[in-house]
Amino acid sequence: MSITVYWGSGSPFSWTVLLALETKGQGYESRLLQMSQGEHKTPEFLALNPRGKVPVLVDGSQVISESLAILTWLEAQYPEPPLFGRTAVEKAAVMQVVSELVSYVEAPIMAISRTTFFKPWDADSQAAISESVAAAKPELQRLDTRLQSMPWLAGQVLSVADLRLYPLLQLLWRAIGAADRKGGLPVMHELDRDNFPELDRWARQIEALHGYNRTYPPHWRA
Ligand SMILES: N[C@@H](CCC(=O)N[C@@H](CS)C(=O)NCC(=O)O)C(=O)O
Repeated sequence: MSITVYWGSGSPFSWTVLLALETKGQGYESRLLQMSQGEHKTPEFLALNPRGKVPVLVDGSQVISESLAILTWLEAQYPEPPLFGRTAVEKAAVMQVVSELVSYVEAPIMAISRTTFFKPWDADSQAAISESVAAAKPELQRLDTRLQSMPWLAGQVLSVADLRLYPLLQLLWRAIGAADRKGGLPVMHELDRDNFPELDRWARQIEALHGYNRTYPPHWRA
């Protein structure tokens, strides 16, 4: 069957799916949508995902949206190498971290990036960002501590937990740079990559993965 992925440059949920496809060594047709041109809101794309959100994966006759559902599909169809763990203990560890990311980490990081990139750089935005920094910081500290005793977030091998977190952190670190160019908000630097040595080591492992360069958001290279 042939796989087609519809994705957006810089979309962390899309990036996770691309990383999973590269890790599993699955060839795929890449459909990069220009979200600034509204290509994710065309009738053709809305027929695939009525919410008009990326990523969407088409595999033969299956059309799947929501990145976690896509990852679940890929794991079932292309089991090697496993990204959700092999044993019951490993599977539970992976899902625990994924659940923690979805429940506690994603919201403050997405709020920081959306506010920085898309809202006016005023006192209200800066107050909202400061609140999200306060929420994100202990979470990043917890993850950094976890990585002191294991190479990957769910243990000894790469998993969807790693592929889920990495794009979010890249987005966060990019938002800090963008905020600096708007005048800056010093509290954001509490989340700098340098402040989390284990997350930095772990991020470098992801950046060394085969196929990583093909997944890097093209508009970030400009
Ligand atoms: N829960 C979804 C989130 C997908 C999502 O929010 N995608 C964003 C890009 S990061 C999007 O397509 N936004 C466009 C819009 O909402 O109009 C997933 O995990 O796939």
